[in-house]
Amino acid sequence: MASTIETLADSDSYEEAALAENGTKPSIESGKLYAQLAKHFEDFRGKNHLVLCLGTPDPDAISSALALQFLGKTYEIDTTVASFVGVSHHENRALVKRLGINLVRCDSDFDISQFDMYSIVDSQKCVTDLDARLQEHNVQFFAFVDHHREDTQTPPALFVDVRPDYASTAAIFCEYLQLANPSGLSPSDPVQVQLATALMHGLRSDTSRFLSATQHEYAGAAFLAPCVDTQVIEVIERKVLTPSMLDMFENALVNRRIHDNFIFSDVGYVRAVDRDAIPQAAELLLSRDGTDTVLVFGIVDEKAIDGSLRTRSETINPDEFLKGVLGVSPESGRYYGGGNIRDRGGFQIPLGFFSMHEDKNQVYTMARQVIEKSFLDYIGKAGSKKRKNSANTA
Ligand SMILES: [Mn+2]
Repeated sequence: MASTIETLADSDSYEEAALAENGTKPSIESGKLYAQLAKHFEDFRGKNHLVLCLGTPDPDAISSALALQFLGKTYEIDTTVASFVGVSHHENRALVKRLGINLVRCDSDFDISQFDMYSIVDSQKCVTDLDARLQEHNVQFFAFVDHHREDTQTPPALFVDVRPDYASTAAIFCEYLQLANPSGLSPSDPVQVQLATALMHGLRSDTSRFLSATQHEYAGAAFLAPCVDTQVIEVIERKVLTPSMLDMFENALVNRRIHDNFIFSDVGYVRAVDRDAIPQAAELLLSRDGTDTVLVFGIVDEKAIDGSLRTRSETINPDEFLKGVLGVSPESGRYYGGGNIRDRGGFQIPLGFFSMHEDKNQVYTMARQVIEKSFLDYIGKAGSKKRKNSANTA
């Protein structure tokens, strides 16, 4: 009897060990995708590559771009990582500085004639402000890798890998790295330590420190772990609040309007360097007991309304929600906002013509009314005017 139990226990633990090992290996599908990417890399051997982080560059985007740069090196591809906006969030600035990442700013006089190919990582959009110039210089759209839902348009890149069931793009790149380096990254190579540390921070920051991670992020983390400089991550993640961020939090608290489990608020006119405090203000309000969804906006550099949605609702899908609330811009034909399917989203609405209005307060009131009305219409509360006026600020 005892021996049967022992045998069973042995075989169970053996199977578990085998499962655990398989669980951290990229899937066959993933292997096929990486083989495609490697083939495209081979076709572009020795070329110059531009990797674009659209929007405000976050750790997931920055680390994914670094991973693509690293993978390209095997094929003697020289990669420049660029973004259109400066890095603003304290954590992201610390990431770039601590790890000595060379992130080039893509402005109107940025020379793109030196590049043969370009890629976009960690963005739902495949259209950029550079498109006309990229076409003019015959820079080929090489790769598009992302974890958000596919936009209305399929990216016209040579290689496309969109995995909405992943919580981060960094986890997709961890699989590519594992496929390219089955024995792991090297802890004695500073470049590989830098890459692993950036990716670990990317995995952590897109998943609220692994709280909303999928098995893919855990598998990625297991692969990176031996090579990660945890002290650097500790320094990068240290919370620092500037006086202007505290002012924005104060505005968000004072201006909050509560509609059952929703909070709608705004932080006023803010500078571009402080825009990342908008999602942080939304997170602060989300911690109020009884609230499951928060929408906060501000006007950035007097040019555009910039907003963030945070939710822990069982039913709200941020991507659908923001697309439903704000719709499509008649000028660009693109959605004003979008997000993931679980807990977060964002939107930008250019003020355009109205930004020239002298009375800034009036512009602000107008923006607030329009957004709040769309929001209330969408959640089915606009009809009850009484309720709207009596919205409390508890
Ligand atoms: Mn991401």
